Amino acid sequence: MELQKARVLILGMDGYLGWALYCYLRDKVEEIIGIDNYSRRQFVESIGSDSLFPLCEDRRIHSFDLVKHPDIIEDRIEVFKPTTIIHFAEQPSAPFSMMDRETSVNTQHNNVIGTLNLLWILREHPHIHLVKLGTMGEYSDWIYKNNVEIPESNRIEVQYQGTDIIIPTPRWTGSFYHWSKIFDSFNMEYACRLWGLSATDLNQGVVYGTRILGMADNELTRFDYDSYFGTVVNRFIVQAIVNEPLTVYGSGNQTRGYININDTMRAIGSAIQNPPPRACCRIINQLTEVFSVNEIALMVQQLTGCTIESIDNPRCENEKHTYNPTFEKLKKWGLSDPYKMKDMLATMLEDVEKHKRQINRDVIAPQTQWTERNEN
Ligand code: USQ
Repeated sequence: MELQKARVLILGMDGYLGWALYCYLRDKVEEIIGIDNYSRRQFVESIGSDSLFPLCEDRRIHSFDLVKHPDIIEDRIEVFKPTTIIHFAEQPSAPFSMMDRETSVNTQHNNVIGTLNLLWILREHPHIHLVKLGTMGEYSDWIYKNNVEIPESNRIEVQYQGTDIIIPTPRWTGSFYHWSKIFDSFNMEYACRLWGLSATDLNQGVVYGTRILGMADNELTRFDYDSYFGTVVNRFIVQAIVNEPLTVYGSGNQTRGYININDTMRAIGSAIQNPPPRACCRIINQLTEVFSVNEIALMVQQLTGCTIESIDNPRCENEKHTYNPTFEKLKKWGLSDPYKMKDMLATMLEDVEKHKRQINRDVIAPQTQWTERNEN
């Protein structure tokens, strides 16, 4: 579909990606509105932190909750008539989901029930294309242990007891947050098959970046650097600016897929333009480069001369593994020349430097341990 004819509803517009996407799309689509329950601000405040960049207050977001107010959201959908719904309205932090019973239950309740409500709403509006943010982390442990390629599909063919069979792509992961994403993926795939929905599940890698091109200084998206909501590259930039050693967890050989926030925006724009057919839950592995934590730390060190410190890994995660994801679909949509992390770090350093005085060093060190008690 042509982008100019798209009517886009963003669920979770107050977040890091939600606000950036609004700014990216607002002049490109016919109409765009956003809904948010503002839980990201509350969660970040609850752990004693805040977005490093002041949040642009003129956000005109409708304040509803997908878990508590599905009927109101359905009414809004009937009035607004979106062609595409972007679903970012989830608790995104793995460490937060491992903090205690309340944050863990909150994560799964918010994510799984919110998505299920949305799927039931879409049952009555199956022509709307759902674009949902998933994660590459759904595959972690299963893939790592078996040393195979990560597919870009939700089905694979395997040999079982001498017969070729098709099964859902196996998922196996390492935080209650990541498990919530797996449950979402299975519910989505089932709802598409059952009710003829059209959905794109974006299995996104770790996103980094301070701004999208053309974003004015007074409307930057939020930027978190604390040990719960800050992702690794964003955290390392802040640590370098305040002359703290970069906190490499464990050996630093953990390897992940990464994508710059500008490419995330371009990829979602392409997903809107290319909806899948009805009764299809399409998987896109949304990453552009693969790095170990050590490689990222070295890139930041080369630019800033900062120190790097290996600290005890607070997470239970595999530190020595293969990582071989397929990510061909983005390239077919024209993302053949993505941003390179090494070229984007300088702008990030400049942006963070301007807000250096607001950095709270107390929230940088990890607080939550994923205690492993597996005695087998
Ligand atoms: N890490 C460090 N030092 C730090 C912070 C992180 O070494 O100070 C390491 C972690 O141990 C991990 C890697 O960096 O091995 C990535 O951690 P992260 O906090 O940047 O990202 P993660 O917890 O994996 O989650 C983030 C987003 C999540 C998204 C996911 C994509 O918060 O919403 O789903 O990236 S993926 O990693 O592919 O699962």
